[in-house]
Parts: sequence; structure tokens; C-alpha cells
Amino acid sequence: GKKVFFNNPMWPGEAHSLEVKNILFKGKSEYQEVLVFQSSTYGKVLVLDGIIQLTEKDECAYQEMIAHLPLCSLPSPKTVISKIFINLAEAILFGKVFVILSTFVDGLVHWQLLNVVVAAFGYCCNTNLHVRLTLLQCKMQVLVVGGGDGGVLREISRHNSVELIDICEIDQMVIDVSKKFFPELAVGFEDPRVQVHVGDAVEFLRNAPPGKYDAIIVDSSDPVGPAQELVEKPFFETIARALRPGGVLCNMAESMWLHTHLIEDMISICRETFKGSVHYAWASVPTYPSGVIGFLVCSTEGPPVDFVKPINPIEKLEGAPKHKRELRFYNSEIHSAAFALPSFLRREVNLL
Ligand code: AAT
Repeated sequence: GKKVFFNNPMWPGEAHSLEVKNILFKGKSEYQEVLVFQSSTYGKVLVLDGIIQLTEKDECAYQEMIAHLPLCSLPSPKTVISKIFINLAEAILFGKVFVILSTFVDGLVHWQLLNVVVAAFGYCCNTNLHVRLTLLQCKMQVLVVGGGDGGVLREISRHNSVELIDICEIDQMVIDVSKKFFPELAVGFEDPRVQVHVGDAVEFLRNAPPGKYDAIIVDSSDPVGPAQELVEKPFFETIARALRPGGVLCNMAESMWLHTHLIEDMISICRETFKGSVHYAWASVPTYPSGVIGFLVCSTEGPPVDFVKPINPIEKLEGAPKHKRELRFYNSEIHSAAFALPSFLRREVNLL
């Protein structure tokens, strides 16, 4: 018994157990052992190489946090104003002064700022001027690394400002098993904005066009097995390269109780790689080892991102997602609270 239960290198000497009602699936893919079982108290459970990846009862906490921490920190609708047009035709029609204002702003302009500019402009040119702005709002492109269950896709699909959701999952078996046993998560694959790439994310990111993504979410397994390289510096460098200036990364970052050193290493790599900001947040997920999971959020150099105060609050999102599922865990208060760190962690990762 001892050997079986207490020998995981990620959390030696401890184990957490769930009562198994019955086993629903057991398979071996090219990359890992895949197991699905019905538990007595947490619903169905997905296990990879003996490690719980999710349970139906508490997956909401992890998936909602890892998706909305980054996406609610980016202004929306994406306020990269590529061009500001004053509607020429209408200006002529109304026989008033017309002005062509064509501004190319290669960065982010905040909505409110734009409103101020428009108001000031209207004021200067007198009120008769009929001005209409046509905003070419570029939409966001997001990449998910891992996450083959589809839960993170389900959460991203709440954001209408996103036009493309790439996902790079290494293991087709995880996708298939999720579609069969976890319809509440796999529903994420039904969003027409989703494009599935089955392959190694290390390779995928090496070939990603520079500056393509607004946000990258790394929902990967622990760094033993296929996810080993996903905590190493070269991987973070390819992520930073694939992000636009001021783009954000949200990376699964283990447990503050069990992996302080791993977290420290990841933070110092990220501080070197991401010249915007680097923050650590955490949430309670009862079935992850030690009952908590962390998230490392980073932004690249560019328009500053304030992760702690969500600029794009979830409560103000427009339109309901097709899957109609309500949020169960995440809200704006939880978002800000997630960045409050215990003193020992602040000291150890030098966040004071
Ligand atoms: N949302 C469920 C939580 C996960 S799933 C992690 C996924 O990452 C798995 O489906 C795995 O196949 C995939 N993965 C692992 N390595 C790679 C890789 N190199 N490229 C692409 N996908 C990969 C994570 C739970 C965290 C548990 C914390 N203890």
C-alpha cells in the first residue's frame, strides 16, 4: 500500500483519496494512462498517469479562474483602435465642415480615452458637425495549451471579444474521453471559434507567428511526463514571442504548499522573459494535491496590464454563451482576492 500511495514525486509522503464507485474507462495512449471513474462524492473524475486532472464537482474553480484571470484583465472590446474614421459621406451630406481624422494607433487606447477624444473633438468643431466614428475593432485571439477536456474552452467562449480560440492538446485520447464522459466540459469544443491542434505545444509554439495571440492559457499537467518542458525557460520564451505587446499569459502554477521552489523558479524565469508584469494568484480546488492551485499571470512589454483589478469585469460581459452554463466560482471579487498571498509565500517568492 505504502509504495502505491506515497510515491508520487510531486507530493511524496502524502495522498488524497476519493472513493471509487465504478471505473468507466481505462486506456493507455501514446503519452499517458487515462482513467475515468465515478466517485461517490465528486462526480466523474479524470485521472492521467495516476494524477487527478479534474472532477465534475470542483472543475469549475480551476477552469473559470485560469480562463477569466487573464481574459478579464484585458480591455474589451479589444480597444486596439486600428483606425478611426469620421464618416465622410455624412459630413458632406450635412454640408458642414468635414475633417478626416485617420489615426493609426499601434497599441491600446482605452475606450474611455477615446470617448474623451471624441467629445473634445465634437466640442471644438461645434455641435453641428455630424461625426460618426467607425471603429475597426480587432478581436482577440487566444491559445490554450493542454486543456483537452474542453473546460477552459467552455469558459473562454463567454467572451464575445474573442474571435479565435486555438487549442493545442498533445493527447487525442483525452479529447475523445472528455467528449464521451464529460459533456459539460467538452461542450467547449462546440464553439465555432475553436480550432483544435493535436500535438506537442512546445513544437506548436515554436512555429507560432510572432505577436499572434492576445492571451495564452497554459492548462497543462504536472511537469512529469509530456508536460516536462512546459516549465522550462525556452518554452516561456516561445510564449512571450507568440504574444502581442501587452498580451497575457496565464499558467497553471501548482500548489504553494507543495511546490514553493518550483513556483520560485517559474517566477524568476517569467520575470526575465515577460517585461510587463508577473503576478501569482491562487484558488481552492479540493481535489488537487493540498487543496489549492496557483496561477502565474504575466504580460509582455506594451500597454500595461493591471491583473489585480479586472478592467473587463465578467459581470459586464455582453451576450450569453451558447452553453448557457452559469459561472459557479469566479467573480470580480474572487479575481482580486486571488492575488492576496500568505506571508510565507510573499517572502519566498520575493513579492513583497
Ligand atoms: N483542465 C484539466 C486540467 C489539466 S489537463 C492537462 C492537459 O495537458 C492534459 O490533457 C495533457 O494531455 C495535456 N498536455 C500535457 N503535456 C502537453 C504538451 N506538451 N502539449 C500539449 N498538451 C499537453 C491540468 C491539471 C493540473 C493538475 C495539477 N496538479
